[in-house]
Amino acid sequence: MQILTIATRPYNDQKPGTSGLRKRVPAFQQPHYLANFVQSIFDTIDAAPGATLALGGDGRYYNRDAIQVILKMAAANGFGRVLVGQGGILSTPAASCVIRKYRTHGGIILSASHNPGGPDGDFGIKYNGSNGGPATETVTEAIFAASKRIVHYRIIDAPDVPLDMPDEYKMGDMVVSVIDPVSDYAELMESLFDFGAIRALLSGGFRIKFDAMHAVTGPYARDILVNRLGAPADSVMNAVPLPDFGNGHPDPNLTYAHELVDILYGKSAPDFGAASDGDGDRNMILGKHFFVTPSDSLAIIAANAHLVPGYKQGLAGIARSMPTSAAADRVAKVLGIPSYETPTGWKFFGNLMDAGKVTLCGEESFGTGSDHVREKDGLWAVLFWLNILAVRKQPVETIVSEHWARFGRNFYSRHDYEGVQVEAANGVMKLLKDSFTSLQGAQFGHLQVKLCDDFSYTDPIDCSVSTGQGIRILFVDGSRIVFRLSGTGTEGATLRIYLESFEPDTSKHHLDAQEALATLIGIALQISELRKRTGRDKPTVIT
Ligand code: G16
Repeated sequence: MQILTIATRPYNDQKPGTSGLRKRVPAFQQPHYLANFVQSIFDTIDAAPGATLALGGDGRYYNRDAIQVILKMAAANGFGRVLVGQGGILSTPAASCVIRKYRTHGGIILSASHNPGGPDGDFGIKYNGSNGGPATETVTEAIFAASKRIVHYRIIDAPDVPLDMPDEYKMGDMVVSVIDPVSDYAELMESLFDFGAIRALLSGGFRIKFDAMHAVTGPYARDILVNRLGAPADSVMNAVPLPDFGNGHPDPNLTYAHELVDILYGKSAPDFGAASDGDGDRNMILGKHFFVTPSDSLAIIAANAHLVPGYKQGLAGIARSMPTSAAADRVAKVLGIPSYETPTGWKFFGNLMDAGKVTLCGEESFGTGSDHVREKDGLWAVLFWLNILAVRKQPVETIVSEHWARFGRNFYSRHDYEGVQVEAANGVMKLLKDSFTSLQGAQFGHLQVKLCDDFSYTDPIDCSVSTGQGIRILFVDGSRIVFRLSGTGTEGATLRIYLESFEPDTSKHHLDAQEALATLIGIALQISELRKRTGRDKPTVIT
Protein backbone atom coordinates (compact mmCIF):
# COMPACT_ATOMS: atom_id res chain seq x y z
CA MET A 1 0.00 0.00 0.00
CA GLN A 2 1.49 3.31 -1.02
CA ILE A 3 0.66 6.10 1.37
CA LEU A 4 0.99 9.53 -0.15
CA THR A 5 1.63 12.54 2.05
CA ILE A 6 0.17 15.52 0.24
CA ALA A 7 1.26 19.03 1.15
CA THR A 8 -1.60 21.43 1.72
CA ARG A 9 -2.45 24.78 3.27
CA PRO A 10 -5.23 25.61 5.71
CA TYR A 11 -8.53 27.07 4.64
CA ASN A 12 -9.69 29.29 7.42
CA ASP A 13 -13.42 28.73 7.01
CA GLN A 14 -13.79 25.13 8.15
CA LYS A 15 -15.61 25.88 11.38
CA PRO A 16 -18.43 23.38 11.90
CA GLY A 17 -21.85 24.99 12.45
CA THR A 18 -24.92 23.66 14.27
CA SER A 19 -24.39 20.29 12.62
CA GLY A 20 -21.05 19.84 10.87
CA LEU A 21 -19.37 21.74 8.05
CA ARG A 22 -21.86 22.86 5.40
CA LYS A 23 -20.82 24.76 2.28
CA ARG A 24 -21.73 25.05 -1.35
CA VAL A 25 -20.49 22.13 -3.51
CA PRO A 26 -17.96 24.35 -5.37
CA ALA A 27 -16.38 25.20 -2.01
CA PHE A 28 -15.84 21.51 -1.32
CA GLN A 29 -14.45 21.06 -4.84
CA GLN A 30 -11.57 23.49 -4.18
CA PRO A 31 -8.20 21.72 -4.20
CA HIS A 32 -7.70 19.70 -0.99
CA TYR A 33 -10.73 21.30 0.73
CA LEU A 34 -12.50 18.05 1.61
CA ALA A 35 -9.23 16.23 2.34
CA ASN A 36 -8.10 18.99 4.72
CA PHE A 37 -11.26 18.65 6.77
CA VAL A 38 -11.19 14.85 6.79
CA GLN A 39 -7.54 14.84 7.91
CA SER A 40 -8.47 17.35 10.62
CA ILE A 41 -11.13 14.90 11.83
CA PHE A 42 -8.69 11.97 11.82
CA ASP A 43 -6.04 14.06 13.60
CA THR A 44 -8.56 14.90 16.30
CA ILE A 45 -10.41 11.66 17.03
CA ASP A 46 -7.43 9.54 17.97
CA ALA A 47 -8.61 6.22 16.54
CA ALA A 48 -6.49 3.18 17.40
CA PRO A 49 -4.75 1.45 14.47
CA GLY A 50 -7.15 -1.03 12.87
CA ALA A 51 -10.28 0.76 14.16
CA THR A 52 -13.59 0.58 12.30
CA LEU A 53 -15.38 3.62 10.90
CA ALA A 54 -18.93 4.00 9.54
CA LEU A 55 -19.44 6.07 6.40
CA GLY A 56 -22.41 7.16 4.34
CA GLY A 57 -24.47 10.08 3.26
CA ASP A 58 -27.78 11.32 1.96
CA GLY A 59 -26.94 10.65 -1.70
CA ARG A 60 -26.65 14.26 -2.70
CA TYR A 61 -24.37 15.50 -5.47
CA TYR A 62 -20.66 14.92 -4.59
CA ASN A 63 -21.57 12.13 -2.11
CA ARG A 64 -19.95 9.35 -4.13
CA ASP A 65 -16.80 11.36 -4.97
CA ALA A 66 -16.34 12.31 -1.33
CA ILE A 67 -16.79 8.71 -0.17
CA GLN A 68 -13.97 7.46 -2.38
CA VAL A 69 -11.65 10.19 -1.06
CA ILE A 70 -12.56 9.43 2.55
CA LEU A 71 -12.06 5.67 2.07
CA LYS A 72 -8.57 6.23 0.67
CA MET A 73 -7.73 8.62 3.50
CA ALA A 74 -9.12 6.21 6.11
CA ALA A 75 -6.85 3.48 4.71
CA ALA A 76 -3.85 5.82 4.84
CA ASN A 77 -4.69 6.86 8.40
CA GLY A 78 -4.65 3.32 9.76
CA PHE A 79 -8.32 2.32 9.91
CA GLY A 80 -8.82 -1.46 9.61
CA ARG A 81 -12.36 -1.44 8.26
CA VAL A 82 -14.96 0.98 6.97
CA LEU A 83 -18.66 0.09 6.92
CA VAL A 84 -20.10 2.06 4.02
CA GLY A 85 -23.76 2.12 3.00
CA GLN A 86 -24.59 0.60 -0.37
CA GLY A 87 -24.58 3.31 -3.04
CA GLY A 88 -22.92 5.57 -0.48
CA ILE A 89 -26.29 5.86 1.26
CA LEU A 90 -26.87 5.97 5.00
CA SER A 91 -29.54 8.17 6.52
CA THR A 92 -28.27 10.11 9.52
CA PRO A 93 -30.26 8.01 12.05
CA ALA A 94 -29.24 4.81 10.25
CA ALA A 95 -25.59 5.88 10.47
CA SER A 96 -26.04 6.42 14.20
CA CYS A 97 -27.64 2.96 14.46
CA VAL A 98 -24.74 1.32 12.56
CA ILE A 99 -22.11 3.08 14.71
CA ARG A 100 -23.80 1.83 17.88
CA LYS A 101 -24.62 -1.68 16.70
CA TYR A 102 -21.13 -2.45 15.36
CA ARG A 103 -19.35 -0.38 18.02
CA THR A 104 -17.31 1.53 15.46
CA HIS A 105 -14.94 4.36 16.28
CA GLY A 106 -17.68 6.74 15.19
CA GLY A 107 -18.59 7.60 11.64
CA ILE A 108 -18.51 10.25 8.98
CA ILE A 109 -21.87 11.42 7.65
CA LEU A 110 -22.08 13.34 4.40
CA SER A 111 -25.09 15.60 4.32
CA ALA A 112 -26.25 19.17 4.28
CA SER A 113 -29.55 17.94 5.67
CA HIS A 114 -32.51 19.91 4.35
CA ASN A 115 -30.43 22.29 2.21
CA PRO A 116 -30.84 21.91 -1.58
CA GLY A 117 -28.35 19.71 -3.47
CA GLY A 118 -26.88 19.54 -6.98
CA PRO A 119 -23.69 20.99 -8.49
CA ASP A 120 -24.53 24.47 -7.16
CA GLY A 121 -26.32 23.24 -4.06
CA ASP A 122 -24.94 22.44 -0.64
CA PHE A 123 -22.76 19.65 0.67
CA GLY A 124 -21.79 18.83 4.21
CA ILE A 125 -19.69 16.57 6.38
CA LYS A 126 -19.74 15.78 10.06
CA TYR A 127 -18.18 13.34 12.47
CA ASN A 128 -20.27 11.35 14.94
CA GLY A 129 -18.59 9.76 17.93
CA SER A 130 -18.70 6.17 19.12
CA ASN A 131 -21.98 6.80 20.97
CA GLY A 132 -23.51 7.43 17.52
CA GLY A 133 -24.13 11.11 18.21
CA PRO A 134 -22.82 14.31 16.65
CA ALA A 135 -19.41 15.30 17.98
CA THR A 136 -19.60 17.57 20.99
CA GLU A 137 -18.57 21.22 20.74
CA THR A 138 -15.23 20.37 22.35
CA VAL A 139 -14.49 17.94 19.50
CA THR A 140 -15.77 20.22 16.73
CA GLU A 141 -13.65 23.07 18.12
CA ALA A 142 -10.61 20.77 18.10
CA ILE A 143 -11.34 19.75 14.48
CA PHE A 144 -11.58 23.43 13.53
CA ALA A 145 -8.29 24.16 15.30
CA ALA A 146 -6.62 21.25 13.45
CA SER A 147 -7.95 22.57 10.13
CA LYS A 148 -6.21 25.90 10.77
CA ARG A 149 -2.77 24.38 11.22
CA ILE A 150 -2.87 21.54 8.70
CA VAL A 151 0.19 21.21 6.46
CA HIS A 152 -0.36 17.81 4.88
CA TYR A 153 -2.83 14.95 4.63
CA ARG A 154 -2.45 11.22 4.04
CA ILE A 155 -4.16 9.26 1.27
CA ILE A 156 -3.42 6.02 -0.53
CA ASP A 157 -3.06 5.62 -4.23
CA ALA A 158 -5.73 3.01 -5.05
CA PRO A 159 -8.61 2.52 -7.48
CA ASP A 160 -12.16 3.39 -6.39
CA VAL A 161 -14.23 0.55 -4.93
CA PRO A 162 -17.67 -0.30 -6.34
CA LEU A 163 -20.43 0.73 -3.94
CA ASP A 164 -23.55 -0.63 -5.60
CA MET A 165 -23.80 -4.12 -4.10
CA PRO A 166 -23.20 -5.32 -0.53
CA ASP A 167 -19.73 -6.86 -0.65
CA GLU A 168 -16.24 -6.65 0.81
CA TYR A 169 -13.17 -5.17 -0.85
CA LYS A 170 -9.59 -4.53 0.13
CA MET A 171 -8.33 -0.98 -0.18
CA GLY A 172 -4.67 -1.07 0.74
CA ASP A 173 -4.57 -2.91 4.08
CA MET A 174 -8.11 -1.82 4.97
CA VAL A 175 -11.35 -3.72 4.39
CA VAL A 176 -14.28 -1.85 2.89
CA SER A 177 -17.61 -3.51 3.80
CA VAL A 178 -20.43 -2.27 1.64
CA ILE A 179 -23.53 -2.88 3.78
CA ASP A 180 -27.27 -2.82 3.22
CA PRO A 181 -28.12 0.67 4.53
CA VAL A 182 -31.67 -0.23 5.56
CA SER A 183 -31.77 -3.61 7.34
CA ASP A 184 -30.02 -2.76 10.65
CA TYR A 185 -32.19 0.33 11.02
CA ALA A 186 -35.42 -1.48 10.07
CA GLU A 187 -34.69 -4.22 12.63
CA LEU A 188 -34.19 -1.58 15.31
CA MET A 189 -37.57 -0.03 14.42
CA GLU A 190 -39.23 -3.46 14.66
CA SER A 191 -37.81 -3.86 18.15
CA LEU A 192 -39.40 -0.58 19.33
CA PHE A 193 -42.85 -0.45 17.74
CA ASP A 194 -45.85 -2.76 17.53
CA PHE A 195 -45.59 -3.62 13.84
CA GLY A 196 -48.56 -6.02 14.19
CA ALA A 197 -50.86 -3.25 15.40
CA ILE A 198 -49.65 -0.82 12.71
CA ARG A 199 -50.11 -3.51 10.04
CA ALA A 200 -53.68 -4.05 11.25
CA LEU A 201 -54.33 -0.28 11.14
CA LEU A 202 -53.03 0.00 7.59
CA SER A 203 -54.99 -3.01 6.36
CA GLY A 204 -58.19 -1.62 7.88
CA GLY A 205 -58.56 1.29 5.46
CA PHE A 206 -56.38 3.85 7.28
CA ARG A 207 -54.57 5.68 4.47
CA ILE A 208 -51.12 7.24 4.75
CA LYS A 209 -48.84 9.28 2.52
CA PHE A 210 -45.13 9.63 3.18
CA ASP A 211 -43.06 12.09 1.17
CA ALA A 212 -39.38 11.15 0.95
CA MET A 213 -38.77 14.38 -1.02
CA HIS A 214 -36.42 12.56 -3.48
CA ALA A 215 -34.01 12.21 -0.57
CA VAL A 216 -32.50 9.48 1.55
CA THR A 217 -35.58 8.06 3.31
CA GLY A 218 -37.12 6.63 0.12
CA PRO A 219 -35.51 3.16 0.45
CA TYR A 220 -36.13 3.12 4.22
CA ALA A 221 -39.80 4.09 3.88
CA ARG A 222 -40.40 1.54 1.13
CA ASP A 223 -38.86 -1.26 3.13
CA ILE A 224 -40.56 -0.40 6.42
CA LEU A 225 -43.92 1.10 5.46
CA VAL A 226 -44.62 -0.92 2.31
CA ASN A 227 -42.72 -4.22 2.61
CA ARG A 228 -42.85 -4.77 6.35
CA LEU A 229 -46.08 -2.96 7.29
CA GLY A 230 -48.14 -3.61 4.17
CA ALA A 231 -48.98 -0.04 3.15
CA PRO A 232 -49.87 0.25 -0.57
CA ALA A 233 -46.82 1.11 -2.72
CA ASP A 234 -48.21 4.53 -3.59
CA SER A 235 -48.20 5.46 0.12
CA VAL A 236 -44.58 6.52 -0.38
CA MET A 237 -43.97 9.36 -2.83
CA ASN A 238 -40.73 10.77 -4.28
CA ALA A 239 -39.04 7.61 -3.04
CA VAL A 240 -35.93 7.49 -5.24
CA PRO A 241 -33.00 9.47 -3.80
CA LEU A 242 -31.69 11.88 -6.44
CA PRO A 243 -28.41 13.83 -6.30
CA ASP A 244 -30.29 17.12 -6.67
CA PHE A 245 -33.46 16.01 -4.80
CA GLY A 246 -35.42 16.52 -8.03
CA ASN A 247 -34.42 20.19 -7.91
CA GLY A 248 -36.37 20.53 -4.70
CA HIS A 249 -35.65 21.76 -1.21
CA PRO A 250 -35.85 18.64 0.98
CA ASP A 251 -37.07 20.43 4.07
CA PRO A 252 -40.23 18.89 5.54
CA ASN A 253 -42.23 21.98 6.42
CA LEU A 254 -45.42 23.60 5.15
CA THR A 255 -43.54 25.65 2.58
CA TYR A 256 -41.13 23.20 1.01
CA ALA A 257 -43.19 20.00 1.35
CA HIS A 258 -46.13 21.65 -0.41
CA GLU A 259 -46.75 18.65 -2.68
CA LEU A 260 -47.60 16.55 0.37
CA VAL A 261 -49.39 19.44 2.10
CA ASP A 262 -51.66 19.88 -0.95
CA ILE A 263 -52.59 16.18 -0.77
CA LEU A 264 -53.33 16.25 2.97
CA TYR A 265 -55.39 19.42 2.64
CA GLY A 266 -57.09 18.30 -0.59
CA LYS A 267 -60.25 16.35 -1.36
CA SER A 268 -60.22 12.69 -0.26
CA ALA A 269 -57.10 13.37 1.79
CA PRO A 270 -55.39 10.42 3.48
CA ASP A 271 -55.71 10.03 7.27
CA PHE A 272 -52.04 10.65 7.97
CA GLY A 273 -49.20 12.35 6.17
CA ALA A 274 -45.51 12.71 6.91
CA ALA A 275 -42.32 13.86 5.27
CA SER A 276 -38.65 13.62 6.02
CA ASP A 277 -35.67 15.67 4.91
CA GLY A 278 -32.47 15.23 2.91
CA ASP A 279 -30.75 12.93 5.41
CA GLY A 280 -33.79 11.43 7.12
CA ASP A 281 -33.50 12.94 10.57
CA ARG A 282 -36.32 15.49 10.39
CA ASN A 283 -40.04 14.80 10.25
CA MET A 284 -43.26 16.66 9.62
CA ILE A 285 -46.52 15.13 10.84
CA LEU A 286 -49.88 15.93 9.26
CA GLY A 287 -53.40 14.71 9.82
CA LYS A 288 -56.30 15.15 7.44
CA HIS A 289 -56.36 18.96 6.89
CA PHE A 290 -54.23 19.32 10.00
CA PHE A 291 -50.62 20.22 10.83
CA VAL A 292 -48.93 19.10 14.05
CA THR A 293 -46.21 21.52 15.17
CA PRO A 294 -42.95 19.76 16.01
CA SER A 295 -43.11 21.07 19.58
CA ASP A 296 -46.60 19.58 20.04
CA SER A 297 -45.49 16.36 18.37
CA LEU A 298 -42.75 15.89 21.00
CA ALA A 299 -45.23 16.54 23.81
CA ILE A 300 -47.84 14.15 22.36
CA ILE A 301 -45.26 11.42 21.79
CA ALA A 302 -44.19 11.81 25.43
CA ALA A 303 -47.75 11.74 26.75
CA ASN A 304 -48.56 8.58 24.77
CA ALA A 305 -45.25 6.75 25.12
CA HIS A 306 -46.80 4.17 27.47
CA LEU A 307 -48.80 2.87 24.47
CA VAL A 308 -45.66 1.94 22.55
CA PRO A 309 -43.78 -1.29 23.37
CA GLY A 310 -40.26 0.18 23.36
CA TYR A 311 -41.24 2.94 25.79
CA LYS A 312 -43.97 1.44 27.96
CA GLN A 313 -41.56 0.93 30.84
CA GLY A 314 -41.52 4.73 31.29
CA LEU A 315 -39.40 7.69 30.33
CA ALA A 316 -36.30 8.80 32.24
CA GLY A 317 -36.77 12.43 31.23
CA ILE A 318 -37.39 14.72 28.27
CA ALA A 319 -35.04 17.28 26.72
CA ARG A 320 -35.86 20.03 24.27
CA SER A 321 -33.85 22.81 22.69
CA MET A 322 -34.40 26.25 24.19
CA PRO A 323 -36.43 27.67 21.26
CA THR A 324 -38.74 24.63 21.28
CA SER A 325 -42.06 25.28 23.01
CA ALA A 326 -42.55 24.27 26.63
CA ALA A 327 -45.40 21.86 25.72
CA ALA A 328 -43.18 18.87 26.51
CA ASP A 329 -42.25 20.36 29.91
CA ARG A 330 -45.93 20.25 30.88
CA VAL A 331 -46.09 16.56 30.06
CA ALA A 332 -42.88 15.89 31.99
CA LYS A 333 -44.36 17.64 35.01
CA VAL A 334 -47.51 15.51 34.94
CA LEU A 335 -45.44 12.34 34.44
CA GLY A 336 -43.20 13.39 37.33
CA ILE A 337 -40.00 13.18 35.29
CA PRO A 338 -37.29 15.80 34.73
CA SER A 339 -37.18 18.07 31.70
CA TYR A 340 -34.08 19.77 30.29
CA GLU A 341 -33.61 22.86 28.13
CA THR A 342 -30.50 22.80 25.93
CA PRO A 343 -29.13 25.03 23.16
CA THR A 344 -30.15 24.32 19.56
CA GLY A 345 -28.29 21.34 18.11
CA TRP A 346 -28.78 17.63 18.63
CA LYS A 347 -25.21 17.37 19.90
CA PHE A 348 -26.38 18.87 23.19
CA PHE A 349 -28.67 15.90 23.90
CA GLY A 350 -25.93 13.25 23.66
CA ASN A 351 -24.53 13.59 27.17
CA LEU A 352 -28.02 13.54 28.72
CA MET A 353 -28.93 10.37 26.84
CA ASP A 354 -25.61 8.67 27.54
CA ALA A 355 -26.07 9.41 31.26
CA GLY A 356 -29.57 7.88 31.17
CA LYS A 357 -31.18 11.18 32.16
CA VAL A 358 -33.52 11.49 29.17
CA THR A 359 -35.33 9.08 26.89
CA LEU A 360 -37.00 11.53 24.48
CA CYS A 361 -35.59 14.67 22.87
CA GLY A 362 -37.04 17.14 20.44
CA GLU A 363 -36.58 20.40 18.63
CA GLU A 364 -38.88 22.87 16.99
CA SER A 365 -36.84 22.42 13.80
CA PHE A 366 -38.81 19.27 12.93
CA GLY A 367 -36.57 16.95 14.93
CA THR A 368 -37.72 14.29 17.37
CA GLY A 369 -35.91 11.25 18.65
CA SER A 370 -35.03 9.01 21.54
CA ASP A 371 -32.14 7.17 23.08
CA HIS A 372 -32.51 4.30 20.54
CA VAL A 373 -29.84 6.19 18.55
CA ARG A 374 -28.06 9.50 19.14
CA GLU A 375 -29.60 11.47 16.26
CA LYS A 376 -33.05 12.77 15.65
CA ASP A 377 -34.97 10.31 13.57
CA GLY A 378 -37.63 11.10 10.96
CA LEU A 379 -39.07 7.63 10.30
CA TRP A 380 -38.94 6.77 13.99
CA ALA A 381 -41.29 9.71 14.66
CA VAL A 382 -43.59 8.55 11.86
CA LEU A 383 -43.72 5.03 13.32
CA PHE A 384 -44.29 6.43 16.81
CA TRP A 385 -47.33 8.33 15.54
CA LEU A 386 -48.61 5.31 13.61
CA ASN A 387 -48.26 3.17 16.73
CA ILE A 388 -50.23 5.74 18.78
CA LEU A 389 -52.88 5.97 16.04
CA ALA A 390 -53.13 2.17 15.88
CA VAL A 391 -53.81 1.97 19.61
CA ARG A 392 -56.03 5.04 20.05
CA LYS A 393 -57.99 4.62 16.82
CA GLN A 394 -58.75 8.36 16.67
CA PRO A 395 -57.93 10.94 13.99
CA VAL A 396 -54.69 12.93 14.38
CA GLU A 397 -56.66 16.13 15.01
CA THR A 398 -58.64 14.56 17.87
CA ILE A 399 -55.47 13.28 19.52
CA VAL A 400 -53.95 16.77 19.36
CA SER A 401 -57.10 18.59 20.62
CA GLU A 402 -57.49 16.14 23.50
CA HIS A 403 -53.85 16.76 24.36
CA TRP A 404 -54.41 20.53 24.44
CA ALA A 405 -57.55 20.10 26.53
CA ARG A 406 -55.56 18.11 29.10
CA PHE A 407 -52.29 20.07 29.17
CA GLY A 408 -53.24 23.46 27.72
CA ARG A 409 -52.01 24.73 24.35
CA ASN A 410 -48.64 26.34 23.75
CA PHE A 411 -49.29 28.49 20.69
CA TYR A 412 -46.07 28.43 18.75
CA SER A 413 -44.57 29.68 15.51
CA ARG A 414 -41.18 30.29 13.95
CA HIS A 415 -40.61 33.05 11.40
CA ASP A 416 -37.48 32.64 9.28
CA TYR A 417 -35.84 35.43 7.31
CA GLU A 418 -33.47 33.57 4.99
CA GLY A 419 -30.54 34.96 2.99
CA VAL A 420 -30.44 38.23 4.94
CA GLN A 421 -27.27 40.35 4.65
CA VAL A 422 -24.92 39.24 7.42
CA GLU A 423 -24.30 42.80 8.62
CA ALA A 424 -28.02 43.57 8.81
CA ALA A 425 -28.70 40.37 10.76
CA ASN A 426 -25.83 41.06 13.15
CA GLY A 427 -27.17 44.61 13.54
CA VAL A 428 -30.56 43.28 14.63
CA MET A 429 -28.96 40.99 17.20
CA LYS A 430 -26.74 43.78 18.52
CA LEU A 431 -29.64 46.20 18.82
CA LEU A 432 -31.57 43.63 20.85
CA LYS A 433 -28.63 42.97 23.17
CA ASP A 434 -28.09 46.70 23.61
CA SER A 435 -31.78 47.06 24.52
CA PHE A 436 -31.79 44.56 27.39
CA THR A 437 -31.76 47.26 30.07
CA SER A 438 -34.53 49.37 28.54
CA LEU A 439 -36.65 46.31 27.74
CA GLN A 440 -36.48 44.94 31.26
CA GLY A 441 -39.89 45.60 32.87
CA ALA A 442 -41.23 47.32 29.72
CA GLN A 443 -44.97 47.12 29.13
CA PHE A 444 -46.44 46.27 25.70
CA GLY A 445 -50.23 46.35 26.04
CA HIS A 446 -51.13 43.59 28.49
CA LEU A 447 -47.66 42.02 28.24
CA GLN A 448 -44.79 42.98 30.52
CA VAL A 449 -41.18 41.94 29.97
CA LYS A 450 -39.87 39.89 32.86
CA LEU A 451 -36.36 39.11 31.67
CA CYS A 452 -34.10 39.45 28.64
CA ASP A 453 -30.90 37.49 28.18
CA ASP A 454 -28.61 35.75 25.77
CA PHE A 455 -29.15 32.07 26.57
CA SER A 456 -26.22 30.13 27.93
CA TYR A 457 -26.06 26.50 28.98
CA THR A 458 -23.94 24.52 31.35
CA ASP A 459 -23.97 20.85 30.45
CA PRO A 460 -25.02 18.98 33.59
CA ILE A 461 -22.77 16.04 32.74
CA ASP A 462 -19.44 17.47 31.58
CA CYS A 463 -19.98 21.03 32.90
CA SER A 464 -18.98 22.57 29.55
CA VAL A 465 -20.48 26.02 29.02
CA SER A 466 -22.05 27.22 25.75
CA THR A 467 -22.82 30.93 25.52
CA GLY A 468 -24.55 33.15 22.97
CA GLN A 469 -27.26 30.61 22.16
CA GLY A 470 -30.15 32.97 21.39
CA ILE A 471 -31.74 36.15 22.71
CA ARG A 472 -34.73 35.54 24.92
CA ILE A 473 -37.40 38.12 25.73
CA LEU A 474 -39.46 36.49 28.47
CA PHE A 475 -42.80 37.98 29.56
CA VAL A 476 -44.45 37.82 32.95
CA ASP A 477 -47.35 35.65 31.68
CA GLY A 478 -44.92 33.02 30.31
CA SER A 479 -45.04 34.21 26.69
CA ARG A 480 -41.69 34.64 24.98
CA ILE A 481 -39.90 35.80 21.89
CA VAL A 482 -36.54 34.30 20.92
CA PHE A 483 -34.17 35.66 18.27
CA ARG A 484 -31.41 33.44 16.88
CA LEU A 485 -29.10 33.30 13.92
CA SER A 486 -29.20 29.90 12.24
CA GLY A 487 -26.01 27.83 12.26
CA THR A 488 -26.91 25.71 9.24
CA GLY A 489 -27.36 28.13 6.35
CA THR A 490 -24.70 28.64 3.68
CA GLU A 491 -25.80 31.92 2.13
CA GLY A 492 -25.98 35.20 4.03
CA ALA A 493 -27.64 34.90 7.42
CA THR A 494 -30.89 33.26 8.43
CA LEU A 495 -32.60 35.14 11.22
CA ARG A 496 -35.10 33.08 13.17
CA ILE A 497 -37.81 34.51 15.42
CA TYR A 498 -39.53 32.01 17.69
CA LEU A 499 -42.84 33.02 19.27
CA GLU A 500 -44.73 31.27 22.02
CA SER A 501 -47.66 31.90 24.35
CA PHE A 502 -49.60 29.57 26.61
CA GLU A 503 -53.39 29.25 26.48
CA PRO A 504 -55.17 27.16 29.12
CA ASP A 505 -58.67 28.12 27.87
CA THR A 506 -60.03 25.27 25.74
CA SER A 507 -62.48 27.58 23.96
CA LYS A 508 -59.52 29.37 22.37
CA HIS A 509 -57.54 26.30 21.31
CA HIS A 510 -59.00 26.28 17.80
CA LEU A 511 -57.42 29.66 16.98
CA ASP A 512 -54.86 29.92 14.23
CA ALA A 513 -51.37 30.25 15.74
CA GLN A 514 -50.53 33.40 13.73
CA GLU A 515 -53.72 35.01 15.02
CA ALA A 516 -53.06 33.97 18.61
CA LEU A 517 -49.46 35.22 18.39
CA ALA A 518 -50.22 38.48 16.53
CA THR A 519 -49.36 40.73 19.49
CA LEU A 520 -46.02 38.99 20.07
CA ILE A 521 -45.20 39.15 16.34
CA GLY A 522 -45.82 42.91 16.43
CA ILE A 523 -43.58 43.36 19.47
CA ALA A 524 -40.82 41.27 17.86
CA LEU A 525 -40.82 43.43 14.72
CA GLN A 526 -40.93 46.64 16.75
CA ILE A 527 -38.06 45.92 19.14
CA SER A 528 -35.79 44.39 16.48
CA GLU A 529 -36.36 47.06 13.80
CA LEU A 530 -36.16 44.05 11.53
CA ARG A 531 -38.03 45.49 8.57
CA LYS A 532 -36.00 48.67 8.47
CA ARG A 533 -32.67 46.93 9.00
CA THR A 534 -33.13 43.99 6.61
CA GLY A 535 -35.46 45.50 4.02
CA ARG A 536 -37.73 42.47 4.40
CA ASP A 537 -41.46 42.96 4.86
CA LYS A 538 -42.31 39.32 5.51
CA PRO A 539 -40.63 36.08 6.56
CA THR A 540 -39.33 33.62 3.96
CA VAL A 541 -40.81 30.66 5.83
CA ILE A 542 -43.38 30.47 8.61
CA THR A 543 -43.78 27.24 10.53
C1 G16 B 1 -29.56 20.82 12.57
C2 G16 B 1 -29.31 20.39 13.98
C3 G16 B 1 -30.54 20.62 14.81
C4 G16 B 1 -30.97 22.07 14.69
C5 G16 B 1 -31.19 22.43 13.25
C6 G16 B 1 -31.48 23.89 13.03
O1 G16 B 1 -30.52 19.99 11.99
O2 G16 B 1 -28.97 19.03 14.04
O3 G16 B 1 -30.25 20.27 16.11
O4 G16 B 1 -32.14 22.30 15.41
O5 G16 B 1 -30.01 22.15 12.52
O6 G16 B 1 -30.38 24.63 13.40
P1 G16 B 1 -30.26 26.16 13.06
O7 G16 B 1 -31.46 26.81 13.69
O8 G16 B 1 -28.96 26.57 13.65
O9 G16 B 1 -30.33 26.30 11.55
P2 G16 B 1 -30.28 19.34 10.58
O10 G16 B 1 -31.54 18.57 10.30
O11 G16 B 1 -30.05 20.50 9.65
O12 G16 B 1 -29.06 18.49 10.72
